[in-house]
Amino acid sequence: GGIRAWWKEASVYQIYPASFYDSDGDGLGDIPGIITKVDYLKNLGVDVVWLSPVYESPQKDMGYDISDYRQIHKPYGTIQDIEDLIEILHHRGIKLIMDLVVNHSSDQHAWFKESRSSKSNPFRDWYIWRPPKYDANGNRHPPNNWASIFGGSAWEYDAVTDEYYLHLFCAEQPDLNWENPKVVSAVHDILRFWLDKGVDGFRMDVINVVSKTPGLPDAPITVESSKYQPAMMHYANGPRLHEHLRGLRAILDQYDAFSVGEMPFVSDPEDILQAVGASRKELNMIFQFDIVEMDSSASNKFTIVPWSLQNLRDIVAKWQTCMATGDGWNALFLENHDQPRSVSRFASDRPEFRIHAAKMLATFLALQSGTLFIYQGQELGMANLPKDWGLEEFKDVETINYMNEVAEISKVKSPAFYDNALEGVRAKARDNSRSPFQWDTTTNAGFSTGNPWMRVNDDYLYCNAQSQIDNSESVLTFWRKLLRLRRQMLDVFVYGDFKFLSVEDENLSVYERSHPFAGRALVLCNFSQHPINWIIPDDVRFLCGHENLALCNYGTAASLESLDPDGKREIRFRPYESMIFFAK
Ligand code: TEU
Repeated sequence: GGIRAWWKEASVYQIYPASFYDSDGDGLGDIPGIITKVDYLKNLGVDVVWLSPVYESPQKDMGYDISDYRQIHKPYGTIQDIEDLIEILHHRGIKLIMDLVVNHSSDQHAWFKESRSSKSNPFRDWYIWRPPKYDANGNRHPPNNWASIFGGSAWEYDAVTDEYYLHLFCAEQPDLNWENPKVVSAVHDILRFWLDKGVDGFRMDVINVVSKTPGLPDAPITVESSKYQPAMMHYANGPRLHEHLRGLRAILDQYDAFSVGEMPFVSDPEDILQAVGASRKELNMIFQFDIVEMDSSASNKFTIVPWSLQNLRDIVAKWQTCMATGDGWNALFLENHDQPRSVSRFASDRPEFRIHAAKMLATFLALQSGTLFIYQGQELGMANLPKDWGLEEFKDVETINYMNEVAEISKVKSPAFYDNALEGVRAKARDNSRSPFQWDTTTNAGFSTGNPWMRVNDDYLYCNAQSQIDNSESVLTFWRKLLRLRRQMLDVFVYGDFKFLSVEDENLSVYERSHPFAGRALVLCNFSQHPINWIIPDDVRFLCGHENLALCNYGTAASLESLDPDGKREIRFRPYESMIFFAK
C-alpha cells in the first residue's frame, strides 16, 4: 500500500447538486440545501465530499459546461454559500473536493465568445479551430472524421469565421486548446482560486483527453454505418498529457491537495501507472472504466452485453494487483452521476432481494484496497428509474441525442430496433442516477417543496433516508458499519494485501485481505439470488467462525457450523448474502 496518506484512507461521498436537497422550493437542489444535510453526511461517516459542478453554466450538460469558473450557478447559490459550505464541512472534519472541468468550457464562456468573434481575436487560439474540407462537388465537411462522444460530428461549423471548432462532447462544450500556454496558465489560476478558498482537491473531468494527436488526423473506420468515427486513439492519453498533469500537480502540492482524474478510454495498467505512480508526481488516483464498461459493447454504451462475476473478479484482481505492485492507488466505485444504479445493474432491485443485494455490493466494494467513492443514494440502495416511465422523464442530453438518432434510424429499420434501443436506455442511461435524493415519505420524497426538475423515483415511500436512519436492518445502517470497520482496520482493508480465493461456484466471490501484523480478513459475497453451499478450505477454516464474524448483511450468519454430506464444514449462503470475517 505504500506510504500512508489521508486521501488513501478516505471515504468520499459524491453530491450531485441538482438532485441532493432543494432549500428554496425552486425544484433544483442547492448549496444551502447541502449545508442543512451536513449532519447526515457526518452520521454516515464519510471523510470527503466531492461536489459535482456548481459553477455558472447554461446547463446543457448539467454544469459540465462552465461559463464562469469563478462564479456559482445562481440557482445553486452564491460564492458566500460555497465558502460557508467549506467552513461548515471543515468544522465537522469533512473535506471538500470540487469538480474541475477544463478539457472544455461552455460556448457561453467569455473566452469562447471572444474566440469565435474573429480569426484575429487574441482568444482565437484558446479553442481548436480548423477550416472546412471541401469535396469534389464543393460540399463542406468537418476537418476530420472524429465522432463526438454525445453523437454526430465532433466539429461544429461556425459561420462567423467560416471555420469549425472541436467539441468532444456537446456542441455547447468547445474543447480548450491545451497547446496554448495561456490556456494552461488560466487553468492553473482556476485551481489556485479554489484552493485559496480552502477546497481540498479536485476530481478532474476527462482529464486524459486534454492532449490530442498533433495534426488531428482521421480516426480509422471502425463503425461502418457512420460518417463519424470513435477517435479516442487521437485524444485519450495524448503526447503532452503527462506534462500537463505534472503542471497541475505542482500547484496541488503547494496546498497538500488531492486529485482524482477521470480517465475513460484507457485500461492498460502501464498507461495508467504513468499517471498515478507515486514517483511520477501526477495524479493521486484515477477513475478507470473497466467495471462500468463490462456490460456494454465497445461501440455503443447502450447495448446490453451480459457480464459474469468472473469478468468482475478479473477486473478487480487486475487493478488490486497492478496498483499495489506499481506504487499506484485505486479509486473504488460502482456508481456516479454517469452510471445507472449499481443494485439494479450488478445485483437485483426486486423487492425480495434489494436490501440484501445492495448491502452485498457495498461489502464487495468497500473492503478492497483504495479510496472509496459513494454516490448519493447508493447508501440507501436507490434503484434505476421505473420501467414504465415515458422518455419525457429522461433529461440527459446524451439520452436525448441518442434516442433522436435512434428514432431516425428506426424509420428505415424497424420499431423493434427502437424498442431494443429503449431497453438499453432504461438499463444504462445516466438519468437513472440523477433523480432526486429520497429523504423521507413526504411529497417529492422531501427533496423539494416545489416542482422537482426531474421526477422523483416512484419507490420513495419504500426507499428513503428517514426510514433507514434509525433502522438497524437498513442499507444505510449497513454502510455506516462498513465505513466504521474500514476505518478501524485501515492496515488490513486499505493498506493490506489483496487476493481472490479460487472458488468453484461461479456466483460466489471470496477475497482475502491481510496484513502481516494487523490481521487477516475474508470477504464473501453471493452474487446470485440462489443459495450457495461453500465448503470452507482448510487454510481459512480457523477464520470462519462466529467469533470472527465482523459483519453479515443478514444480521447473523445462520449456517457457520453446517456440515456437508461428507461431514466437511461448509457455509450455506442465502440469496445475495455477504459476510466478513476478521481475525487479528
Ligand atoms: O464524463 C466523461 C465520460 O467520458 C463519460 O463518463 C461519459 O459521460 C459517458 O461515457 C457518457 O456515456 C464526464 C462527466 O462525468 C460527464 O457527466 C460529462 O458529461 C462529460 O465528462 C463531459 O464533461
